[in-house]
Amino acid sequence: MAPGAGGAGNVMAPDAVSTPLLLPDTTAGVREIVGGAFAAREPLRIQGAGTWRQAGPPVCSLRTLSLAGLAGIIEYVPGDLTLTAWSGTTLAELSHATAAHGQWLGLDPAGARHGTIGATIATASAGPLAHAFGTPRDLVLGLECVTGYGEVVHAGGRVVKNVAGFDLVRLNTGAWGTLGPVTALTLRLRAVPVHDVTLAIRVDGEAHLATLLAILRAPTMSFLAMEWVDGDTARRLGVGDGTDIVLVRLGGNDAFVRGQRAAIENAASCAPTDPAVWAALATRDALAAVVARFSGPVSGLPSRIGMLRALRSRCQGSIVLHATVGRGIVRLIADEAEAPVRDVLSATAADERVIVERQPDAWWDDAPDAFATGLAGRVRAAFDPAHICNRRQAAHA
Ligand SMILES: Cc1cc2nc3c(=O)[nH]c(=O)nc-3n(C[C@H](O)[C@H](O)[C@@H](O)COP(=O)(O)OP(=O)(O)OC[C@H]3O[C@@H](n4cnc5c(N)ncnc54)[C@H](O)[C@@H]3O)c2cc1C
Repeated sequence: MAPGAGGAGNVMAPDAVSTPLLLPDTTAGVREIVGGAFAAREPLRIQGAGTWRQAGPPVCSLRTLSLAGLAGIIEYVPGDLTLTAWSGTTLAELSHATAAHGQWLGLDPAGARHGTIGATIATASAGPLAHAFGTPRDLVLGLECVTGYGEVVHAGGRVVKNVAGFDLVRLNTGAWGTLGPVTALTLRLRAVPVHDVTLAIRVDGEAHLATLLAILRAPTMSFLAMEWVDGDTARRLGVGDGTDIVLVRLGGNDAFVRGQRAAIENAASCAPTDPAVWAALATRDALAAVVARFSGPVSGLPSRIGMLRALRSRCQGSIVLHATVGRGIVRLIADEAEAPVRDVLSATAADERVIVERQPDAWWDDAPDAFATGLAGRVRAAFDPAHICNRRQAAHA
């Protein structure tokens, strides 16, 4: 399905923080808007569905370029496990189309399913399924984008092995729109597993977690996802009684899933649980004031969790902790922007092992602009020399 014909149309965005919204429905329309903004040296905010626009540093813009009108599937070849879609296509639409062929995109980022695939790739958002399928950089085969001076660029292709030229696909994946808007993407799909079973394993403290890690990370174990969740959150999600848990997602044929499950049951106290817990976890932080990820070696996971629990004991509001076990990443979600949380984030501002996803605008003053200097800054200067796209606000630069 191709997006409707037409060029750039102007409408006003509904919320208070919005600037006038530009809603093109063709690549030519996007190119015309970006080219015009480049000529006038006017900054643009890039947006998909706008469900996560308050994340990342504050952006300075006169107008918002929405890709939501550039939606729909361009080409789907189930036999090749590849699909090409316009970037404004929602994750829900993609799931619906691929499920009809027993396939899925192995990507389950936090957030609403009406978020767009363009934003998911631009922010390199991944969820627990990254344990098995990798991050967005492993799932995007090709893309079309528009540079900050209005040139349309096609990178990669529709085949799994594609190594010619510079890897502009990976460069744009996770660039947060700082190299220009992504207009279309070709994605690698997977077959939906025959059985998809989730087990909740009880974890009695950090020492027990260290023991469990050795068992769950054995080479004979192979899961779709493995996520540690703190006890309070587990109770709220309806999968525990207040004890920490590790959620393990098993996928495959009957014999494989039964074998893996027996191995886990031999080693730990666990129970099958509703797979809907994954969706509940993904939407847990939609309104959070602060979201940050702390990463490091997997062996250090128990001590990272201990450090963040100590931080939580100094806060009044609710703090959720969960961890992508196989990647060693602990995610902190705070419903209030409290001083102890700010202290920890300020102290780690230049530490690449701490990535802040969301925090109050004023707190970004402490954070360096990852896209302004060094190699990332030089790449940006080549693609968006006038810093038209998602320019960081001067006060926060
Ligand atoms: C680590 C992480 C955690 C997240 N957690 C949540 C969460 O808890 N809740 C939630 O709702 N979402 C969350 N998200 C966002 C979400 O997972 C996806 O990024 C996406 O589904 C949001 O869709 P959207 O269209 O509403 O994005 P938008 O809010 O419209 O945009 C998000 C970002 O992507 C950029 N962008 C959008 N479209 C394009 C494009 N076509 N080309 C270039 N840049 C573009 C925007 O400039 C903006 O910086 C998270 C993202 C990350 C990186």
